[in-house]
Amino acid sequence: MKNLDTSLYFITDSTGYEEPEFLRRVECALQGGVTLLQLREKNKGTRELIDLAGKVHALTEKYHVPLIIDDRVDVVLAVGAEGVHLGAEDMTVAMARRILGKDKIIGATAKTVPWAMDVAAQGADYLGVGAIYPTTTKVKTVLTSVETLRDICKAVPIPVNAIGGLNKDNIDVLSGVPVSGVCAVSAIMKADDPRAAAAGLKARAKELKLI
Ligand code: TZP
Ligand code: MG
Repeated sequence: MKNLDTSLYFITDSTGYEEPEFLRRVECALQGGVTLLQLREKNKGTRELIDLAGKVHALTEKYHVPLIIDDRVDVVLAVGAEGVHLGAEDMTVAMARRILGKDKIIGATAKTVPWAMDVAAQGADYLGVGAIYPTTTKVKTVLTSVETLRDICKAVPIPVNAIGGLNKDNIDVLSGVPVSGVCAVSAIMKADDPRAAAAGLKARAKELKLI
């Protein structure tokens, strides 16, 4: 298993921000203690995405945080990012593993125990499970119960992160569930102070002994 710290996994969304403000927010979040960062852009052309990924990668490297690219194995290779995140509609984990090799990080979405076991067997390094709460972030998802999340954590030997509508005031719902970390988009991305939001979420997760 890779030495991977998924404890505070920040997933970005540049919607509504000019690039300088987006990059400023990303850097603030990194200063707040993010341990893994995903660039998630659903509406950018390939060239534009590669350009932004290169800029975000320069920031993540400065803070020694691995950069994961949502969906796009080709963009991972183009910018030398550390990994990819794959959902049900993306390339399979096994195919991505063949292309990326053993050292790149491959994350996968899973919403059921059999699905989680399948992607883990294909070589996924971590799982994102949710949505735990309804989310305001644009995503095709359905809710996943905390019970299913717990079952998935017990069923696979890789880190499992909870995702979906999570913030410092509601992550107590995960108390006692053996997650490896929490994922957040809007709780950090849209915060008045993304640095304080990241630090606050991490502190609360530690207080609850989730991480
Ligand atoms: N997958 C399941 S929920 C979600 C994704 C990408 C979005 C989570 O965003 P937020 O803003 O943290 O609810
Ligand atoms: Mg995807």
